[in-house]
Amino acid sequence: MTLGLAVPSAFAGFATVTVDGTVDAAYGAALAVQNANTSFGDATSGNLIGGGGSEMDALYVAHDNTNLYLCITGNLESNGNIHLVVIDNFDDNSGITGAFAGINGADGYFQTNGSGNGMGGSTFPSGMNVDYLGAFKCFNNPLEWRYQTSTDMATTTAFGNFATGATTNPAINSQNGYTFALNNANTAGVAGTGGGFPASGGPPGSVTTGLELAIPLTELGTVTLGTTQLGIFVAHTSGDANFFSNQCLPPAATPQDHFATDPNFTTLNTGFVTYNVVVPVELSVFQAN
Ligand SMILES: [Ca+2]
Ligand SMILES: [Ca+2]
Ligand SMILES: [Ca+2]
Repeated sequence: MTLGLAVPSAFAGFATVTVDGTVDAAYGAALAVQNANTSFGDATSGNLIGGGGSEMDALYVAHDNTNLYLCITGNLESNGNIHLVVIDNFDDNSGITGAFAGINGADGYFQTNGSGNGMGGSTFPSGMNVDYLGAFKCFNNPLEWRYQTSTDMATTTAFGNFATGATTNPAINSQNGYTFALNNANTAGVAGTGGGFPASGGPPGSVTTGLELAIPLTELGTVTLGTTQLGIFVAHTSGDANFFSNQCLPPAATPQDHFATDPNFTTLNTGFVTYNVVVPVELSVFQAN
């Protein structure tokens, strides 16, 4: 057999990610695990809709030649609260470091207080030069998605509501090259903060379901497979992105109550995870039969 430019199907069988709201083996180990109970409610029903809380238990990252995959295990409450994704392409130094003045427009999630509430005014984790923001939320019954992104840290786009049709786990939908999947079956993971701030309850590293995203690599600037490194940080906010829960990944150095408005993640000493966008090793294997 002669290898052509296309990847033979025999070699396409490397571990793959299925965007379905459940962690796949292809992710390997979590890159960050929660250390704090959730200040935005502990989901207790296991239902997709109306589960009663949001939490970020652990962060898993993978990729293929097309997409970056994130699985944020835990729960995303169907009340419009937001999982906020912050990404630094290390090859691109034109992003924003430190205090974020905000980006006006769209749904306002990235705006600064005074020109609409949003996460503008917060300070990114030390060492990040941020090139991408994504805010992802859901609500209504059947479930609807809504999301806003900035791919240049200067302009922003929102995409309105789009229906999933889903009333039970999981909701899986695609739009604009993205795929979104939510499975809110988790009733373990971290507990609520009524039990104090340090993580208690089921081990957060054992949760296998949550919000899973396929983000096109083209959204992240120039990504060179085998070379590019990404810095990734996620946080959870109110529906206008103005008020932060006490959870992010990687977590703050010290578990505490809500980060509230305009948090300084440098002072909170969260750090960020580093992900190497290496070519899946199987793609470099040559076999002639
Ligand atoms: Ca999956
Ligand atoms: Ca950058
Ligand atoms: Ca929990």
